[in-house]
Amino acid sequence: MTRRLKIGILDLVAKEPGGGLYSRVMNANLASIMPQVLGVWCEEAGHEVYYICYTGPEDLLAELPADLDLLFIGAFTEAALLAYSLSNLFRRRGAITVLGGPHARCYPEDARKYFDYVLGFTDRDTVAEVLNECAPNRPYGRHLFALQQPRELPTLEARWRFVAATLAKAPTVKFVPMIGSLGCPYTCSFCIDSTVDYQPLSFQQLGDDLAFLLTKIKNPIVGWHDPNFGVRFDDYMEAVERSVPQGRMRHIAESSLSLLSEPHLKRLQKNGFQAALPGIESWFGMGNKSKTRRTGMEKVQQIAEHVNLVLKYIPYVQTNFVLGLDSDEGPDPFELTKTFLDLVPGAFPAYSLLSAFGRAAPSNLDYQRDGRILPFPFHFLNNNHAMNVRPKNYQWTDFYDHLIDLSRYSFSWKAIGRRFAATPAAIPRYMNVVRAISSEGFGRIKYHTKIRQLLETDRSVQAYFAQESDKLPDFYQARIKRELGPMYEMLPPGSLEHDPYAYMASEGQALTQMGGPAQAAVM
Ligand code: B12
Ligand code: SF4
Repeated sequence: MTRRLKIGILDLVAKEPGGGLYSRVMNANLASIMPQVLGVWCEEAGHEVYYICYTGPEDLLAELPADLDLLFIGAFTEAALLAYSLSNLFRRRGAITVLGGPHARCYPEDARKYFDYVLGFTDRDTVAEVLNECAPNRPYGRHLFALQQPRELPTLEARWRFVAATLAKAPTVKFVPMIGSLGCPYTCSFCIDSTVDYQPLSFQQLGDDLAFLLTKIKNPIVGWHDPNFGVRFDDYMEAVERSVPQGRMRHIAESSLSLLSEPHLKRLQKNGFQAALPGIESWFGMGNKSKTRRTGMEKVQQIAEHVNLVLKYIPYVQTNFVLGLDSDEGPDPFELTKTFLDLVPGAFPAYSLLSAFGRAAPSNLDYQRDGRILPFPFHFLNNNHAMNVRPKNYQWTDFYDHLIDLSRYSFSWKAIGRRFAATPAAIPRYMNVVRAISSEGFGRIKYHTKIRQLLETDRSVQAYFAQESDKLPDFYQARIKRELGPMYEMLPPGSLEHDPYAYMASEGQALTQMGGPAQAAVM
């Protein structure tokens, strides 16, 4: 074996220090699986691992040893700037740095400027290559990726010490992160998994993992990270039924409505499924996800009926919408969503602003070709704090008026009360209220209202949104500075900006994922 490395593994769930009520309750439940998987693989390769799931309150610099040889960071794009600062800091201290996770998959061209390695699909061989080489690659890091998603992942037992460390940070409800499949058989062009083959992991292992979990926690809640849970529905349910006595485990899963038929719902209920997060996306597009050809009011009625049926069996339902899609125009998409809320008072609405995360999805190329991408810094790209695609059918001011109106309607005290009354179970009730009154509901109303006001009064904001200027308005600059706190000073020069058209450019240069047997170095 090569030398024993001191390895840090950082899962950046939070993008800045601190956090409000909802983040304090929930952040530890949003931990990713891959950093825990890496921990297992690195330990099995004989290295010393320091794993931290960063949820906001921790003092990262005190918790991570200063003399790391290698630092892996897993980050969503919203946490990219924090990740870049940390990489800069630890490189100065002599460490080699590696980025993986959604940001690395979506913006590898940018991330290579700040990390020694940027990983796409990651399997044991990809990690072994990094561990064996562990060398500085500067000014541009190596882009490594397996040609497909890993065929297997370590057991829950193997990653338990990392799971337990993270659960210890969750004050009340605790979700154990699990996954049974990768990719998706459907091809929604806006989705990162539309081009990734569906691949179930071992159902035998899945059942064994659940049985193991029962030896650790009395009535655990499992959070499934499958992109589309339940595609091989019977296999899943058999694995659960084989390993878990009825009533001993609760589950949360993200399934498309097309998988939530009444017979499936009955079986999900029997097996303890307590929360479902189906995507509705739009009343005028994306019908394939919910298995409907209807649009407009007809779709509202059909989906409302379906979601009310889901609520009969599953107490917590979050319905996901994307606002600003090209299929939407005028007030109808927003008014129809209000009607839907009236018809389905028990569902919690989650709104995402249309966002193109670099090379995440095929449809992003079209937005780039049409010149519709705004260069908002990564810090704001979390589906809410900025919409980085110019809407096709709305002026920005009109769009924000509709957005604020819908958000106010969704999180008014009247709607909160109706949701409370329509939700029989205690935890879902409590979750709905906390989400509505914290940064997600009230917080976003305040934030969107501020942006709307700036669109009226601030010339630099108007010019930026109109794509007349790339100069970041002071409002956003100041916010990054305030939110990153001391880490702002560690941002590498130039990292507040990125090339929002890098995906299109790279397509031209055929830099796509191809190459050597297990992985390839790009450029
Ligand atoms: C499960 C899921 C969640 C879960 C769990 C999140 C988590 N921390 O993992 C929940 C519901 C909590 C969630 C929340 C959010 N999510 Co989410 N989520 C997903 C989903 C459906 C699956 C991701 C997954 O776990 N796949 C299984 C893993 C094993 O595969 P993988 O992600 O492809 O990872 C591979 C590589 O990237 C690599 N890898 C992954 N992580 C790491 C880490 C390291 C260190 C290394 C080296 C490698 C590595 O190895 C894997 C195997 O090849 C994806 C969409 C999708 N279909 O992929 C969106 C997705 C990742 N989410 C997204 C977003 C935007 C969010 C939110 C910001 C939404 C919001 N506004 O709240 C939050 C952010 C939460 C947070 N900060 O942690 C975006 C991310 C875009 C981006 N570039 O940032 C995605 C891609 C959906 C989209 N809009 O296109 N999400
Ligand atoms: S069904 Fe869901 S996971 Fe599958 S491609 Fe469509 S959006 Fe992506």
